[in-house]
Amino acid sequence: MQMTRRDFLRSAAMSAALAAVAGPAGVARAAEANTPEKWVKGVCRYCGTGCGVLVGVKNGKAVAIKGDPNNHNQGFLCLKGALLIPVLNSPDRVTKPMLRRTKGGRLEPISWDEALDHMAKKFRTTIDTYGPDAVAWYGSGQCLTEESYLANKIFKAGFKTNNVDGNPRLCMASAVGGYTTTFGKDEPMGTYADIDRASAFFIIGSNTSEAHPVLFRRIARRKQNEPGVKIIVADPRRTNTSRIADLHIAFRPGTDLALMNGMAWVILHEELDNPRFYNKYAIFKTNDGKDATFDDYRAFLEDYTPDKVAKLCNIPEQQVWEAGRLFAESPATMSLWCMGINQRIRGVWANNLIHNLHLITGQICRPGATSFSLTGQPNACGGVRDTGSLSHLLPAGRVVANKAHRNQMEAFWGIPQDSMSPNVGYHTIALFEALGKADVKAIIICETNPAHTLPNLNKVHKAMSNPDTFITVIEAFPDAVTLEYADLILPPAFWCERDGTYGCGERRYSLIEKAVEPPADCRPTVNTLIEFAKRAGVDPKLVNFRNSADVWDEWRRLSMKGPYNFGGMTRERMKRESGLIWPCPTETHPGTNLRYVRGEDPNIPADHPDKIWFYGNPSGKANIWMRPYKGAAEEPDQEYPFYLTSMRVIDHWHTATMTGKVPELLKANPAAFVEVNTEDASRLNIKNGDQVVVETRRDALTLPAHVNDTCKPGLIAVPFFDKKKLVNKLFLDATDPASREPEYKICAARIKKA
Ligand SMILES: Nc1nc2c(c(=O)[nH]1)N[C@H]1C(S)=C(S)[C@@H](COP(=O)(O)OP(=O)(O)OC[C@H]3O[C@@H](n4cnc5c(=O)[nH]c(N)nc54)[C@H](O)[C@@H]3O)O[C@H]1N2
Ligand SMILES: Nc1nc2c(c(=O)[nH]1)N[C@H]1C(S)=C(S)[C@@H](COP(=O)(O)OP(=O)(O)OC[C@H]3O[C@@H](n4cnc5c(=O)[nH]c(N)nc54)[C@H](O)[C@@H]3O)O[C@H]1N2
Ligand code: SF4
Ligand SMILES: [Mo]
Repeated sequence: MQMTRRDFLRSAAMSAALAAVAGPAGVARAAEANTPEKWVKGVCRYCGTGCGVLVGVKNGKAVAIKGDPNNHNQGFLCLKGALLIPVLNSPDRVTKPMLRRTKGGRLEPISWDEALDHMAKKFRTTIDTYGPDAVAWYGSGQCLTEESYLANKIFKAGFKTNNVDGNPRLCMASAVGGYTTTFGKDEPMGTYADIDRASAFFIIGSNTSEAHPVLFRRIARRKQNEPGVKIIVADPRRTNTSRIADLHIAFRPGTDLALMNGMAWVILHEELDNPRFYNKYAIFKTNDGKDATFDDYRAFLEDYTPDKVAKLCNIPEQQVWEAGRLFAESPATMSLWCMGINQRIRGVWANNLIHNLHLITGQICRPGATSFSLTGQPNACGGVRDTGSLSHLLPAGRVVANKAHRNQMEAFWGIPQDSMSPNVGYHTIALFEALGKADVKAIIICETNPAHTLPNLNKVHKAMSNPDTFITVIEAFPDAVTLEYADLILPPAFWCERDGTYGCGERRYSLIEKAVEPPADCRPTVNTLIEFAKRAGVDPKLVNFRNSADVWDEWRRLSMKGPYNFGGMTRERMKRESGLIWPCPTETHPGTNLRYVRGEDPNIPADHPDKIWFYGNPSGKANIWMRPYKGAAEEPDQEYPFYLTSMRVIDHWHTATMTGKVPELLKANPAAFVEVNTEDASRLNIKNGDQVVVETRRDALTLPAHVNDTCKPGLIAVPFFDKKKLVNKLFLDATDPASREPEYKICAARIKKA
């Protein structure tokens, strides 16, 4: 086969993009030198891809790591995963409970006993004096499922407050909102295996190559093996992901809604829609939720003709036509998206519009044809979304606002009917505002670094300094900025120093087995929570667990009462297998690849009249929403003429408290920078490496410029891993009114040479 220059460039880009992924052999070779005595099964500590790992242990110490060949990643790991051992073995850990007796005072080491008593007393007196809504939990999509489930239960059933939120609010809340408003239940219907069957990929607002490298490898392999496979990437930046695209739509930030309505217009205009599918399986909805007709939908789309959309998005009109056609004409189209879609004031709407494209074309509920939200953190799905550990949720798809759901949970947890709070708790941004006003007076922050990662950070820092609050932080590494605001610090057992479950982006739960002992005073958080709850006066029956396996067992039994059913995933079975995908109702059930499909999804009876049943909605049908275009909360203007966005880099995990300990990773990306387009740079006389002042309405920072063509003109971009340059001081905390997820991806800025 002859290779054109374009093919060659694309395959060169592909190899460059894949260079960061280590194949099974490569990692195993490195491991041989250390000759482990045993290999212990686990999951990578980092991203929502959720790669299975095997940790090699010798003399009680972790000495090697390799990809688990039996998990979905088939032995592959990216460099972050392959370099986890130095993080685990780092001596630079939080190893003792520490207390500040006065706000802002000195940290003193104290015993665990004293720490737990002190903390429990603070919580008890706060609740007794100000009521249960004066305390809160701020958790993480990186906690184990057992930790999130238990914390949620302690606060919602024990203390009777729904002030339980966590960093998935910053991340997956809009995806949750999208799935629930369209399909009635959260979580994707497909799995990673769809990648191997898709003939077109619509990747929008995701830099898969850097944020989900092992999945990107799978996408690239699919394209290499099947030359007919097409890839559309919609991202205002030219990313590593866009380098393998057949069509890269580098549109104006925040115009996704218009683009996708435009694609839908093209699909109807070209008669590429699938009326047999949507007439049977979907309902049209107006923006305010009223039933509508296909004609209403068609009329609504008239505002989104390709010429109008092209102008609004600032792209060639041809791209709208091409994207619509490619999406609909491919035998099986898979959409993949992440923060470019979710972190927006219309993140839920943008999610709905992706689902719309699948529903109007019938590109859904077939192998390879699916609408698949990429999840960010390793346990945002399994740990927080599924267990309902956000302020408006209850476990397994239930919501606080629904009395029947509350009553079901009260019955299951054995507490009086109607005893749980009917009030939705604070979402993240409101929670930290409440701390600022001391409406919330005692909080536990666990496995997240909000003093680094929340938007509008100056406001957050001020809130966290309120002298009338008591902030407990459970944190493994001393470099976390949040520790500067902690009144009490508790040292946890980290990653495979304790056992528990992670649930990744494809509904797959995998067990992390304990491989090594934690440092002397570092305790599994499950044990910390049980001890704390008992001392704070929570009914001991509610926390009658010996360990994480007991908590898992309760959560497993709870799941059997509804469609999240993973009753078949006993701890023993999880030890034997490398991850299982729910629904998985019995011990012999293999797990489910296609949800909502008869014969595949065990929630659908064999005699159900229809092949597909969207049972999450009372109608049994999915909703096709008429969501209009709406811009960002803060668009550029004369004063602040640039779009500022923020993104990840492949080498670092969020705040680099872990990846910053690995010399190879740190060397590749030592410090923050700002990406500036060549045209803008030459106009402003900025050269590569020059120091540049980036200023927004909230603050200003000086950063070295990376002058290149990654951003389109008028757009600048910053990573957020560097604690010496807290870029989140620049971003605003406007949120999506439906999901309450902040708009990290867009604000207005100006730049000048420093
Ligand atoms: N290496 C690494 N991997 C990670 C993480 C990490 O910290 N480091 N974190 C994990 C987590 S928690 C998450 S949530 C994921 C995030 O994964 P991604 O969402 O893929 O990562 P980001 O770089 O934040 O943003 C993706 C892209 O959104 C684009 N974007 C900006 N504005 C817009 C817009 O208006 N429209 C569209 N369509 N795109 C836009 C940006 O240019 C950027 O390339 O990554 C996970 N994986
Ligand atoms: N500008 C900008 N800001 C963003 C985003 C963006 O795209 N742009 N993305 C947002 C998103 S999607 C996310 S998910 C958040 C992530 O934001 P965070 O969750 O705040 O960031 P992490 O660095 O992942 O924080 C995890 C913390 O847990 C600690 N830790 C590690 N292991 C353990 C353990 O076993 N136990 C305990 N207790 N602690 C441990 C780590 O040292 C670290 O301090 O950032 C958000 N902020
Ligand atoms: S792709 Fe994600 S889960 Fe897999 S090894 Fe890399 S960081 Fe870990
Ligand atoms: Mo995230």
